[in-house]
Amino acid sequence: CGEENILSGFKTTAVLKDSAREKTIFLHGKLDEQEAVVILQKTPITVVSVAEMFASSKLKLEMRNDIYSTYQLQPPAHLNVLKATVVCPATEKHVKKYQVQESFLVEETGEDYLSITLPYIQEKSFSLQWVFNILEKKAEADRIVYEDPDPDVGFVLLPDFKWDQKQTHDLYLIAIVHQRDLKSIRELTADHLPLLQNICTKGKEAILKRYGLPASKLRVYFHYQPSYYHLHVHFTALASEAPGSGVERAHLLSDVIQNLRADGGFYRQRSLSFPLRADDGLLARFQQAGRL
Ligand code: M7G
Repeated sequence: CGEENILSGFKTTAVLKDSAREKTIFLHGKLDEQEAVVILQKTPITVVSVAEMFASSKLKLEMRNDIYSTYQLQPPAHLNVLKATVVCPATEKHVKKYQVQESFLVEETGEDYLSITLPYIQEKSFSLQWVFNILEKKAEADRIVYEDPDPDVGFVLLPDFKWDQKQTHDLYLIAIVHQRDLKSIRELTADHLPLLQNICTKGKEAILKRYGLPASKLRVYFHYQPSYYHLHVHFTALASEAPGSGVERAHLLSDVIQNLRADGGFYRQRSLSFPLRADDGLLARFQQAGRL
C-alpha cells in the first residue's frame, strides 16, 4: 500500500455502500495485491468559497423554464476536491464495517458483558495501533488541537479522520484518554469522574478557542459498542448528522457523568442496548448464549 499516487493501482472488487444523499461511495478492492477499502466523499460547499466559485467556474445551461433554470457548474480544481480515506491492508472486519447490513437490537446486561461481550472483544476487535500512535506522537502529532498530558485525567483532542477541517458545520473531533486500561463506558465507575469532567470542560474550552464553536453547538458523546476499545469521546457539531450520533449508539458525556454521580456502578450493572449487524460475530455469540 505505497504512498505515492496510491490510488492509481486500486482495483475495485465490490461497492460496499453507495449513498447519493451523503455523496459518498465505499469501495472494496485490491491495492498492490493487498485487500483495501477506499471511501470517496464529496466535501461540503462553504459560503466562503461560493463567491470565488461563481467568479471562476464554467457554467453550462441545462434547462430553463419560466423562473427556473439548472446548470452544470465546473468549479476550478482547488474548489473541487474529494476526500479519499484509504484502509490498507484492510481486514475482513473493515470490509464488513462499511457494508450495508440488516441490524438487530441487543440488550446487554452487566453479566452479559462479562460472559459474552468481553471475551469476544478480547479475541476479535480492531487493532488499536492508530490510537497508540496518536498518544505517542508517532502519527497525526501536527493535528493535535489540545493535550492534557496527565496520565490519569489527561487526553489528546484532535480532528476525527472523517472531518476535513474546512468548515465547522460538520466539525468532528475525538478526545482519546491517556489511560490505557479503559475499553468503553462499560468499565467506567465513579473513580473516573475527574477524567470525564476534565474532558468535558477542557475539550469544550479548546474547541471554543480554536473553532469559535460554543458548548451549546456541540454534541459530546461516547459510542456503545464502539469500534475501537480504547476510551474516547466524540465531539461533533450539533448542526451535522454525524454517523453514529443516533439514539442507539450515542451516550451523551453529560448523562454519563450524571449517571455515575448518582450510582458509581451504573455502567457496570445496568443493561445497555445497541444494534449489531447481521454478520457481526458478537451477534452470533449472543444467539449461541440464548440471549436473543
Ligand atoms: P468508534 O465509536 O470507536 O467507532 O469511534 P466508529 O464510530 O468508527 O464505529 C472511533 C472514531 O475514530 C471514529 O469516529 C473514526 O472516524 C475515528 N478514527 C478511526 N481511525 C482509524 C482514525 C485515525 O486513524 N485517525 C483519526 N484521527 N481518527 C480515526
